[in-house]
This record gives sequence, structure tokens and C-alpha cells, in this order.
Amino acid sequence: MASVFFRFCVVVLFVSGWAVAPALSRSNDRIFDYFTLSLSWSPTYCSSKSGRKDRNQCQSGRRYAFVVHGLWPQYENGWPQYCKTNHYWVGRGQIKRMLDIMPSKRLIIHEWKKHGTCSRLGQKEYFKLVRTLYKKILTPARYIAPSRPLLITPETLISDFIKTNKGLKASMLSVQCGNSRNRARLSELRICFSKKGQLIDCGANERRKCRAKTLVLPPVR
Ligand code: U2P
Repeated sequence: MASVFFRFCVVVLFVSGWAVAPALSRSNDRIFDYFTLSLSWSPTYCSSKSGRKDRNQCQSGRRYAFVVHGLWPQYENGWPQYCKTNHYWVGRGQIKRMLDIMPSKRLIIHEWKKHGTCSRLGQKEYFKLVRTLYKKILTPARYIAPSRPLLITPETLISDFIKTNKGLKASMLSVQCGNSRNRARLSELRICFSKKGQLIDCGANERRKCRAKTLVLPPVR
């Protein structure tokens, strides 16, 4: 009975377009629509339970600010993940080449397996595109290495990025933060790109945004 009810709920969610969830398939057959580059605010991650155990990214002296979380091939609604590949292994050289902007070996391997395999690119090309898109976005000066907490609004973060990056619009960005409506830590800034690597408006996946009045950016360590 419970399983019939569960199946009914899944069908209702998909038919009504409410399900912003991964496609439940491990195949490459449906082509994705656009890319999301997800930039993580490293100090927020480092103050979390898992971040505190992550010496590579978070030990003192690792003064990371925005780092790459991942480059995600997206459907307009939902996304493919863990696609078929003959190239599961991520070699040491590839990992080393990415560590400056993606400072975690585990994350690099995970992002390739979960998202890169669905990009229709080889592994080398995928990571090359990660860097190319990351370099397209200039970080406004105040977010490069703040030594004190920044208390701003989500709108300020967006407008600072827009001022610094020609061609960038609010509709191409999505700020992610903790759940509080009052004050929450910045977790990520997501930026949407076409399959050709041009800035574009985001899709339904990015509609869920930070709703906090005040956004807290812990300082770099
Ligand atoms: O948001 C939680 C995790 O879900 C995955 N995600 C989220 C939004 C989206 O548009 N695409 C997507 O893949 C991310 O999973 P991860 O890559 O970290 O395993 C995100 O962290």
C-alpha cells in the first residue's frame, strides 16, 4: 500500500512539474539543456561538520574563498547523474591540475562520476571546461579574501557580481544559503551557462534561492 502511494506521489510530482530532482537514470540518452557552475563559499563549508574533518581544504592557512563545487549538466527541470562511461578513473595528474580551484581530491572524483560523465565530454575536456567557465567569472575584490565576516544581503552579492562581470544578469545567478529567513550563511553561488559556455538565464533548478534577509560570509582562515 505504502509503495503504491509512493509511486502515486512521484507521478503527481513529475506531471505537475514540481519535481526538481535528478532524472532516475544512469544512461546518457537524453541530452541535457545547460550547465550550472556551482561555486562554494569555502569558509562556510569549513565551519560545517564535514568541513572540520577536511584538512586539505580547511586546515588553517588554506585561505580559500569561492571554490568550484562542480559543473553540472542540467535539464530545464532536474538533471542527469552518474551516466555511463568507460572512464571512471580520475588519474593523479588530473586531480593535481584541478586542486587550485577545486581543493578536494574526493570532490574532484565525485563530481566527475556524478556530473562530468553526463556532460558528453571526455574527462580531460570536462575539467578543462570547468576551468574555462570558472575563469570567465571575476570575483569582486571584497570576496577574494575577507579577513572579517561580511554581512550583506543576497541582492548585494548579486549586484556586486553583476558590476564586476560584463554581460552577467541576476537571472543567470542563484544564491544558496542556510534555511533561516533572517540570517543565514552563504553556501553557494550558482551561475548558468549554455552548452557552448555562454552566460544564460538559469532554469527551474536554480529557482530555489536564498531567502535570508542577511547573508553571512564567514572570513577566510
Ligand atoms: O543541493 C544538494 C546537492 O544536489 C546536487 N544538485 C543540486 C542542484 C542541482 O541543480 N544539481 C545538482 O546536482 C548537488 O550534488 P553534488 O554534486 O554535491 O553531489 C548538490 O550539492
